[in-house]
Amino acid sequence: MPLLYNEFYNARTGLTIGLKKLLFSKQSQYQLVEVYETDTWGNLMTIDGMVMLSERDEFVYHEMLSHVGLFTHPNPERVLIIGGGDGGTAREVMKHPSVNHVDMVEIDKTVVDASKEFLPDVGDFNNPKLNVLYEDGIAFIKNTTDPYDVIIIDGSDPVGPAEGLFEKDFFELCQKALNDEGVLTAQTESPWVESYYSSMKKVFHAIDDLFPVSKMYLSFIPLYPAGMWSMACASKTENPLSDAVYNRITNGIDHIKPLKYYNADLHKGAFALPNFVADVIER
Ligand code: SPD
Repeated sequence: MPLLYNEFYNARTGLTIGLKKLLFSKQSQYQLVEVYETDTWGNLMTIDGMVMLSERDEFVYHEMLSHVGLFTHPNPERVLIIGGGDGGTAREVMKHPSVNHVDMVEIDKTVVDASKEFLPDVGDFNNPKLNVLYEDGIAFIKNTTDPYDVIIIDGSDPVGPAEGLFEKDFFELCQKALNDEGVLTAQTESPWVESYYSSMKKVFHAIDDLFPVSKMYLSFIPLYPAGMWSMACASKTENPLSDAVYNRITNGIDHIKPLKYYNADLHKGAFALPNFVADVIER
């Protein structure tokens, strides 16, 4: 019987990945962190039995969570990442020449340690722009005094330690921690998985109340439940679909290469939502 990883996201329906071996397993103070060597996806990190990233498809998630917000801001210098312990989001953020400081606030050092050892090409942990803090993201943002240009929420699914990252109170704190032209992006789960709907609604209704511009966008990530993944983009001034943003991408994209997923047309197209997806977050 071959070794298989199964993530059942809908009763008995789920995702199966062929495994070669278990490379790492640790029950931290917060969660069970595991890394497997897979047959076809490179090394794979899971948290509490849910896929976080594989070496082969991580670029989609990290490019889309980072560049959509970074290009929406006119001049992103200071960036805060809540979660993101594998380092992939920070890697993409630090490609932007205007970014000079990134605080990455990860609650669980085990995620960072496992990533450095078993997903060595994902993070760019020696980059001098990066400051890693091992703290609870919600407590951090409550006390932060120096505002950010962009905040990115790269948490896990809304169960366990990441649950609070889907609450309105948390987004209110993020809104206050952003400067006048601030932009926020967040990972917001799969529109095909109904058990996520209440969390998705909470996030999108919260940012709709708190920001002048708030939108959902999509990307396609093979190892996440049902392959279609939603993200949020909220902004204090700039509309991510404005001509100014499109021009900023076309003029700036050569400076942030290599990119395997993101480009100017994809940025625009990602905000086009199928009707059933738009219905999930309609009030
Ligand atoms: N079920 C997948 C949820 C993904 C959340 N974040 C992944 C972390 C990658 N940096």
